[in-house]
Amino acid sequence: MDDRYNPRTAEPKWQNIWNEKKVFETEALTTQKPKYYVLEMFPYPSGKIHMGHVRNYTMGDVVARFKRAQGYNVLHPMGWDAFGLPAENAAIQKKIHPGKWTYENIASMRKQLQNMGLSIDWSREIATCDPSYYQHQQKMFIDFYEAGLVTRKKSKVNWDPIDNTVLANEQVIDGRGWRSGALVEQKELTQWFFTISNFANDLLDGIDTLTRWPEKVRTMQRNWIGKSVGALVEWKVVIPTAQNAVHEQSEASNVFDEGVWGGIPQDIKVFTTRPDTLFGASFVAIAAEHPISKALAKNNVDIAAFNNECKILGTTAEAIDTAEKKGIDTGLTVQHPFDSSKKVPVYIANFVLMEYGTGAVFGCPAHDQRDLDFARKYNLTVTPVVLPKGEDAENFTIKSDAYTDDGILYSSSFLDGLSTADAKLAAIEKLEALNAGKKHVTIRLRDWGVSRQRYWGCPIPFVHCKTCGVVPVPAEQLPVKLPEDVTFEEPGNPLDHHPTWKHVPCPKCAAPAQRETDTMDTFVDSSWYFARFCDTTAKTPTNIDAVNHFLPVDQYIGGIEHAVLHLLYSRFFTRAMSKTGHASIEEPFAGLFTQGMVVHETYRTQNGDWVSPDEISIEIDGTSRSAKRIATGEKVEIGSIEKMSKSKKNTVDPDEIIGSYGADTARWFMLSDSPPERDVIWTDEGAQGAFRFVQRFWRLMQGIENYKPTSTSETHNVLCVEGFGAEQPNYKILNELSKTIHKMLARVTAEVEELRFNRAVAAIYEAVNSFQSARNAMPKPNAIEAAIFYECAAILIQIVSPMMPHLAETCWAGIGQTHILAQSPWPKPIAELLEDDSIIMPIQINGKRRDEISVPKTISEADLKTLVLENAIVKKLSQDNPIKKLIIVPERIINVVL
Ligand code: ANZ
Ligand code: ZN
Repeated sequence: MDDRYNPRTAEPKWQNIWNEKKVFETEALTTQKPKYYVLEMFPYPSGKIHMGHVRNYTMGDVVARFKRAQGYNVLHPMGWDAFGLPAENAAIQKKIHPGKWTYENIASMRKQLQNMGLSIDWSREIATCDPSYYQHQQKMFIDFYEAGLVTRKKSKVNWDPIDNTVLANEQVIDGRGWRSGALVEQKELTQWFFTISNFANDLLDGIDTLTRWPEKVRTMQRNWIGKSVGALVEWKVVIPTAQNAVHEQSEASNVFDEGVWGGIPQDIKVFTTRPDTLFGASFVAIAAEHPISKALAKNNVDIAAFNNECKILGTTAEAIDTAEKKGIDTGLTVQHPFDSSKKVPVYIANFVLMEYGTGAVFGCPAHDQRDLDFARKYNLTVTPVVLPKGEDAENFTIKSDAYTDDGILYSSSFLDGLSTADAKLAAIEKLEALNAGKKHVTIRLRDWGVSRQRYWGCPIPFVHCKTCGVVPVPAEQLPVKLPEDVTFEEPGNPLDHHPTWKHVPCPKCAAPAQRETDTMDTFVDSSWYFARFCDTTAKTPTNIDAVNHFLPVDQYIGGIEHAVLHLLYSRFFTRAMSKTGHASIEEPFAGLFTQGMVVHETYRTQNGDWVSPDEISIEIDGTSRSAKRIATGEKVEIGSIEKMSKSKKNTVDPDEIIGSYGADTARWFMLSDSPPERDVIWTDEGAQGAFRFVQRFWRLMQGIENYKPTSTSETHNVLCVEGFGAEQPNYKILNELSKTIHKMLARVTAEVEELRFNRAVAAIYEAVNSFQSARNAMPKPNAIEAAIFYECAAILIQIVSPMMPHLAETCWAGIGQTHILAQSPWPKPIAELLEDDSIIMPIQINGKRRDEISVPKTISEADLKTLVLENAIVKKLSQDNPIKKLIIVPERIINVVL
């Protein structure tokens, strides 16, 4: 007999057996079993898996194994999100074809995942870069186009003027092209779009049905879609005269010559969610890219310079939020829609986005922080019009904080006395009556631009013909395959400068025409892979029966970084697929879980260089820890705990962990320390602790095979072994053990069901401790006692099996079981064993509850009476009034009548 469990031999052995027996292949649709679809977000084949993958895939695997044992037909597939820029960068840097690089990475990562012992149906593996996958995506793209779900329109791209190419956002570094170093320009190009904005309301409403999603993610999706209810308000531009045209900071006089005036419209439309605050308006601000700003810039160098400055800042919401709020007075004034005598200045401001609403706002400094900061900076008036509850109008003032909550309107003419909500309605009604505005809903969500001018992506299956226009590639000519012979020496899109690829006859008129050379955003690839997994052999994009059977995914698991785009695009795509006959569901993911990150300590030398964990050794002296570099002996500073990243060198290689401790140890540790939604700190001590537990568990199971009962009865616990009762000397120990094990079984079942893996692990530790104590107390059990031990051992092995499947199979076979554990049903706890032995009984004295006592359930009435009479409170109260009656309702209540 070995005295140690050796994962290095056990793990591959079981992986081979599972594989040969096809244990994890999903059964056909005709199976009687209910389905369960568990999916982890598929990886990008970067070359190696990292610890984040280990955590993610372990969690999914526990669910898959657990559900399989519970009798579900589990679909647990794996694939590769295999298109994307890194493969092209590798092609440039390492002179290796993106396809070769990708498939080599897939091969090594597949091996790594297999070494983890994941219960995946590998027969369904897909790679999105494979024509067998993307041909279907092309077909759907054409179907979407024909259904009006895809359009073409002009949009801005990052343009590198030296390389003459479009750049992805990641290729713009500090405003410059990554390769040429040129200042990047914005250029308008005709691009392909999915019309996701038409689905905004539907996607919004759908969020309410996603009750098994984290609230945080639902909120993020709602915010991203960004539905705002408010009003459009028109502010009439005051025709400038010599007097009122002159504002301090601008050279307004020459702005309003005939030519420029022609470019200025008669009014400025703003979008607001707070029409109730209109009487507090003190300025109107427009975006630098607003047509008025552009017109004014032609004749005013200051305005032109300011507009340029805004352009460099960029127009992303983040850039604008963090930048200092700045503006420039245009010299224009506009007239208040409710009071023509009131006029406010028009500024161009860097915080107004051209892409949102109308590209213009009115500012109400008292009730908007941004407006207040702006007003203080440019000395604009601050007029509060919303009174907070409990304040009085005389004394209420705004200092450095705007009051943004609801209240009662004042200083607001016909709105005075109304609540914020009522004032909004009243203001809109008035605007409509005056023809100065109307109710308006703005949605932040934009159409999804999918054109990428790159090689390593799914070709957009269209041809441009001079006569026929944009023509879809006929279905029988799909896939439009990427050419193999491409070069990356020249800048720009290799598909575009390939000598022959794009030259094809028009599918309609046969005249010489050109293929579309844009490829699709890789988010498209990941927007439907979960549907393809339902049947990877289908000749059509999806097998609709399989899709309707398996979808929605019951449990989707992945990182919070995909909380917005990937999930939103997948939700849109599923709807679009249903509109074009490729599915008939709306929501792809019924349950979503977002796991925390894997974090690790950081280490730095005196020079500030990062040092990786395997280069150092840690010394512990009492409570203080110090580190030094193994190779040089130099002292290394122990830094903060951070997300594992290559740049800080605080990564741990899963291969090394699995190589030295085995996959089960890695899996166990990943699950044990932290709640799964929180970050987990990877420490070597923790991994060693997990490894010791693996060994201890294995040792505990040694010899149990000799306890195997010969009778055919399935379970042998204290309740059902005949002739084994309280009179037996070891009854108490075994009774307690049986109860503990069954309670833990119930607990682990409930915790895994709710994905609270760390709590399941804690319950297993407790159960193992109890088992060990009982075994120590009873080294030589008789046959009946042994049978009880055996049952407890079997349950323990089964409940660790989703987490540590190799160890569990080894022990399972070790105790003489002949079936594969991964195919065995989940054990069921025995209800009687879950019950507590003692109960709490309240003591009522003259109808009033005075105390309670804990008594054995089986206590006799006589014993109970004695206990009650000895109770301190009963004694005290009955000192002067003797007890008249003692009524006992068994297992319920004790009534004392004085
Ligand atoms: C006046 C006002 C008064 C506003 C007040 C707020 C508070 P959400 O909720 O995100 O839709 N806004 C409108 N268009 C804008 C643009 N293109 N760029 C920057 N800001 C813009 O925000 C709507 C509010 O954001 C609008 O309501 C407007 O400011 C501003 F006490 O109008 B508000
Ligand atoms: Zn044609």
